[in-house]
Amino acid sequence: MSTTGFFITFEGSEGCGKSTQIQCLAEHLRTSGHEPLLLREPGGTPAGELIRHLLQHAPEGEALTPEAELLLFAASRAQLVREVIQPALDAGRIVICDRFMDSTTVYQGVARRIDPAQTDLINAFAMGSVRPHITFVLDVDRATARQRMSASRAKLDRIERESEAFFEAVRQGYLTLAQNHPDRIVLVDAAQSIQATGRDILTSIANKYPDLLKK
Ligand code: Z5A
Repeated sequence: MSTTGFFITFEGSEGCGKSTQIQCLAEHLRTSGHEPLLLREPGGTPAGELIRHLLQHAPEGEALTPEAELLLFAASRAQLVREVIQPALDAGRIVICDRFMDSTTVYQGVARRIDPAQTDLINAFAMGSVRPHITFVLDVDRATARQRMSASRAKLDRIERESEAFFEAVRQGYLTLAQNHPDRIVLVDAAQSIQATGRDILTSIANKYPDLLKK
């Protein structure tokens, strides 16, 4: 990867606490003098936000096939990488993204059962040369995740209405992925308190990339 910045991604099933932990990490980085760029997928660009609306909320998205869904997530990513992430990394920024390629591998590849060779190929095309330096997979049991979701959501979107079996497959998919990529992925127990989860994330960064927490 020919860049001077640093790319962090957060992954996990719905309600695992990604957004909360991203805010905590960003706050910590700011006190260390950084200006992290916070992004989310799908979305993060004007075109990507339209794709997000179609994928999650628009009535027109209800009939999407798994293949069309995969390509739309990839289209949003392709735009985000080239319009925002790559330029920010080239400028030396720390970029934190709420979901990235691993969401496609797990949600479309594992849970929707699309051939992993196809998801890998499409992921690679969408990402170009950008890869996360480190990925935090926040793992939480389904009962806890469900409880958090029902407390924080008035209405569930198209994907959040999937079955328990779907979300169990997502959880197992992430656990397998973390096992297969120990060099990049840090598995975090996200059933703990917000503070304890945040401490584990900072400890991992301090151990693997100590310079990142200094400026
Ligand atoms: N998707 C896909 O299928 N393929 C792809 O390639 C991509 C995405 C990129 C995007 O959803 C959907 O797109 C997602 C996967 C799919 N669908 N699902 N399901 P999204 O962006 O709308 O939402 P999300 O990514 O699933 O996450 P979320 O619902 O926003 O949750 P979160 O960010 O992980 O959690 P949170 O907002 O930080 O926390 C949820 C609540 O729990 C909140 O009230 C917090 O205060 C509370 N919380 C958080 N941590 C704790 C702890 N530790 N203790 C107690 N309470 C907590």
